[in-house]
Amino acid sequence: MPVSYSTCALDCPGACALEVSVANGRLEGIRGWPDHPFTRGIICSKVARFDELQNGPRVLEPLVRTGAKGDGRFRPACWDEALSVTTDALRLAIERYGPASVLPFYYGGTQGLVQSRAIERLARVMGFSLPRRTLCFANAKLGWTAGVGAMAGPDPLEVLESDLILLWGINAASTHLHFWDLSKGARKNGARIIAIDPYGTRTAKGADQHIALRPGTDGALACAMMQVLLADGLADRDYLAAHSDFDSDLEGHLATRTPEWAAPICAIAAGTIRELAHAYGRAQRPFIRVGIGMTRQRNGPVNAHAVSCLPAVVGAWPTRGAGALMGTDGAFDIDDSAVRLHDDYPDCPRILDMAQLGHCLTHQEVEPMVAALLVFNANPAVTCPDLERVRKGLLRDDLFTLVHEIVLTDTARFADVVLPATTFLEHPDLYRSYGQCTLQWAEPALPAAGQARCNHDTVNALASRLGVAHEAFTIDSVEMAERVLEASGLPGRAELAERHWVDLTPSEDSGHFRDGFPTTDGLFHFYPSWPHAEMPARPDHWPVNARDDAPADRFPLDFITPPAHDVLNSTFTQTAYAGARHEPPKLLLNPTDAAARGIVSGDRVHVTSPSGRLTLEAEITDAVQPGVCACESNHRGRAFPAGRSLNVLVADTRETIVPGPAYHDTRVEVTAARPA
Ligand SMILES: Nc1nc2c(c(=O)[nH]1)N[C@H]1C(S)=C(S)[C@@H](COP(=O)(O)OP(=O)(O)OC[C@H]3O[C@@H](n4cnc5c(=O)[nH]c(N)nc54)[C@H](O)[C@@H]3O)O[C@H]1N2
Ligand SMILES: Nc1nc2c(c(=O)[nH]1)N[C@H]1C(S)=C(S)[C@@H](COP(=O)(O)OP(=O)(O)OC[C@H]3O[C@@H](n4cnc5c(=O)[nH]c(N)nc54)[C@H](O)[C@@H]3O)O[C@H]1N2
Ligand code: SF4
Ligand SMILES: [Mo]
Repeated sequence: MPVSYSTCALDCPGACALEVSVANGRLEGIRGWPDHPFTRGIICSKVARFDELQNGPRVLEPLVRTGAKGDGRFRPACWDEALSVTTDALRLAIERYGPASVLPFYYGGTQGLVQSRAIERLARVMGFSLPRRTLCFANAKLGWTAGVGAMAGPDPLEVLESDLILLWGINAASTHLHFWDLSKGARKNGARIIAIDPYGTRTAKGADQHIALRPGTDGALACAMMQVLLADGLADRDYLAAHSDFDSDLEGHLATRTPEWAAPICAIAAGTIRELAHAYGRAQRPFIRVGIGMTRQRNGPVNAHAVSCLPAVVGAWPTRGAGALMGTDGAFDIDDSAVRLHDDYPDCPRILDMAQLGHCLTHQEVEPMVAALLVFNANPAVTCPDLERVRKGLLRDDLFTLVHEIVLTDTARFADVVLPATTFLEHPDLYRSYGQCTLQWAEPALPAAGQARCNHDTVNALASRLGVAHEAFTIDSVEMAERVLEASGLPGRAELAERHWVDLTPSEDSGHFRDGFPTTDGLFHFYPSWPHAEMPARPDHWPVNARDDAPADRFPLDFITPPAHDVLNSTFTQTAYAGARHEPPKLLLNPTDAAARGIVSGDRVHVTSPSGRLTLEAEITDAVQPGVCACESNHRGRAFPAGRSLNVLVADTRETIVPGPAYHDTRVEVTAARPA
């Protein structure tokens, strides 16, 4: 059976190297590539079942809407007609309201460098609006770079040598399988694994200890740990003096942040905090893997920054097998201007925040109004916050929506035109990663299914119809990859096709910031330069969570929406397997909170937040602590009785000072849904 090399394009830190077997032009199986240094032959169960999507409910031909908006009724069309309908609508929008009235919306469907941002090329040449890319890691980046200076840190493979691993706000067993596997490898060598997460995830269950803090209180926990480390002689004062801006004012401030101060904020016993600090301070090679999940809070960046201070306090940054990591993005110094044309067209008439899509589509102040929406690699009708407003916007009769998709997603059901997209197995691309440090090149393992086209070719076809003369729209994906590699000073495509990947892991000295941090002065910053004066000047608990605002009598419970194990964001939710495992969606409720409301497992319950209301099925479990409830997210709307998905409950970023959505920072009330 022919076997080819590929790379998983899904929005996951693994970016796994894949061994794809094909028989009679059909996908037979996918395994992890055995020799890849990070994949090491392992892949997740989702992608091992990728044939369910590849050979499953695909959009195989262009579709043009026949029913009312959102009905999901279409007729098949040829590419020629679908492109004409689209470019006629774009011309009309431009004529009436100007090019800035067209908004492309592209996000995480594929991580490929050539395909994922292909539409940006057309947007820049045409003068369309661009989306601010806030949907996932805006808070994480702000918080991490505040102290460290860049999304960088030690080689994740070094965790094998650590003796204490803190998995802090990351559900690695589900969301970063390889780091979980490496952590378990370290445990065989004697390491302890501690999970810090409000919810009893697979990771928390598999760890040696689970510290279940209240959501949004990591800043308090980290400060209290720092107080103990400083007071109990576990701080490395030489390191602090030489490599950070730590000073006596800060020491005075932290002296007041005792475990007794943090205990009621975090809902953890002061003794537990003290023990955690001692374990951390006494470890020889403590490694903290910080998740993006813990930053999906109104105070998320401040909390991430506070955690990044810990290795500075104990002087763990320079030690092999120790330090902290939130992402490996900094390893990739890639010039992708050929794909995005941002060097040639640096000015963009307007940037609209993608996490405020509903507002952008519905609010009169947004001028010019968004008259056309071009959706690539994203499913905003599920994944964006403030979903009710997103739906209202997508229902507008005067909005033209194009969706380029693999499957008929919730967003595609609102489209005027749906164009069929290739899967990552059907197009070539270059891949970096946010969890490991190899750059990979993957050629198609399969021919395009039906009439599917890749993003790059679809954008070229739109440009040609619109009469755009720029030569960047005349080359194919392979040539585009070639240009990116050349501009970045990397090996050429032919060499990469042989080698499959290049290892861009930073040197050990650089990964441990031994010669200085990538900050303006080379020091680790305990005092961040935040973009907003309201943000605390020093590591602290910043009490701006939903619970600090929403009336406690009406919305008494914290509500979090961590990703589910068997799906990736909303990808795979259309498969039969995911449907059987995850539908109807469950609201996880602690026995105490359930008893107080007369709710038992299996009951239908209404969940009401200040933003909206949904009906779910209750599952009573100790996995959530009292006062916190959870629903593993991004189900399709059809999984819920009202046809609307989870983010109906989640407010958008207009309610936060920080740039990213607070998916895990919602206050709700839960009531039994009994017939009247
Ligand atoms: N199976 C699977 N894997 C995925 C994804 C998926 O949907 N499914 N999504 C992918 C994507 S796009 C991303 S960005 C990554 C995200 O992966 P992670 O970085 O792991 O982020 P999340 O899963 O959002 O949240 C991680 C954990 O943070 C916890 N948490 C919530 N609030 C807080 C808090 O205030 N403090 C602390 N300490 N913990 C908190 C949640 O309970 C959750 O268990 O995963 C990727 N991998
Ligand atoms: N409540 C809640 N909401 C969340 C989160 C959460 O934890 N809780 N997590 C957030 C996070 S971390 C993220 S990253 C966002 C993700 O938000 P999205 O980027 O909207 O993620 P997906 O739901 O995976 O949608 C990607 C779509 O791209 C399609 N696709 C895949 N490959 C291609 C391709 O090559 N071309 C085209 N045209 N399409 C393709 C897939 O079929 C899929 O429908 O969601 C966020 N939303
Ligand atoms: S989703 Fe993540 S773990 Fe699964 S194959 Fe893709 S990169 Fe690897
Ligand atoms: Mo994400």
